[in-house]
Amino acid sequence: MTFRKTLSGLGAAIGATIIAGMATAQTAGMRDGLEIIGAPTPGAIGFQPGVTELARDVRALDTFLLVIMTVIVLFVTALLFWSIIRHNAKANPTPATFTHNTKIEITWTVVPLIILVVIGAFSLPILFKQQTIPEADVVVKATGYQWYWGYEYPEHGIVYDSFMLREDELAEYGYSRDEYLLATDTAVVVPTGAVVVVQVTAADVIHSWTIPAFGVKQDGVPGRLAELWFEVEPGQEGVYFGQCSELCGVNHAYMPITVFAVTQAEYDAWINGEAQEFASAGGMRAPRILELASAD
Ligand SMILES: [Cu+2]
Repeated sequence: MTFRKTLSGLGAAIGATIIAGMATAQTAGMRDGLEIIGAPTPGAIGFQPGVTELARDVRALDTFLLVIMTVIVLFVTALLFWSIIRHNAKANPTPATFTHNTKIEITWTVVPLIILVVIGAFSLPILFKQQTIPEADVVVKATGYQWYWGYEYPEHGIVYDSFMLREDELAEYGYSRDEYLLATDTAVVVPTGAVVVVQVTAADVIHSWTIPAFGVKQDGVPGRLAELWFEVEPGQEGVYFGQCSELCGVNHAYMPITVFAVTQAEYDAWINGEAQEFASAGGMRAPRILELASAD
């Protein structure tokens, strides 16, 4: 190894250490005492807990649709069995020859129509509520990259990236093995009880930003700025995970999303303190995920 190589290697190592140190300082302190609320549970079949009005609405709609679907499935199955028993060759040796029945045809057109109108009457208001972006208390811009998320607080000039933690890094950031493939080195920090608007976009291909516990999901399309909003209910301070939800390439599964929901006071302290220090250090732009891919 030449002297020059050694020097550049040393420089890179120091740089990496500084970047890692900055990343740790950026949101790691916020993690203390925060309970992990928004995470998948092994073996579970229901939703993650809903901590926003939108999430509760979406879940209520889901339950409502499930009831309608169950009734329809039971009705059609019963009809099927009734027909099998009643109209088989043994029970019904001389089958009817008519092909039309106006009453039945009107019924099977009108009844589904009514069912669809009822479903629409409940689902459209929820869709409009999601898509009508209220006045924001906090604005965060999320940009999808192959394969990590970049975040920006445009009102505060804060920019940083968020990379998935390797298995051997989880403990250092206060996570356990359960959070592997979910936890990231930095997190989006938002206050509870405030309207957060996330501007979602992408820099290369289409990605999708989601937090299931918030009931939000939005495609990030290069060249376009889409918006979503949520308000985490006070008292639901915690850690929430999501994952890129639009197939975006080979490492799509390795660009998760971490959100820390904290009290307004904690948020204010962070945005005016740690986050500012971090931003003034120039943020972080290193495609660290590639290290992960080549290590495998
Ligand atoms: Cu993706």
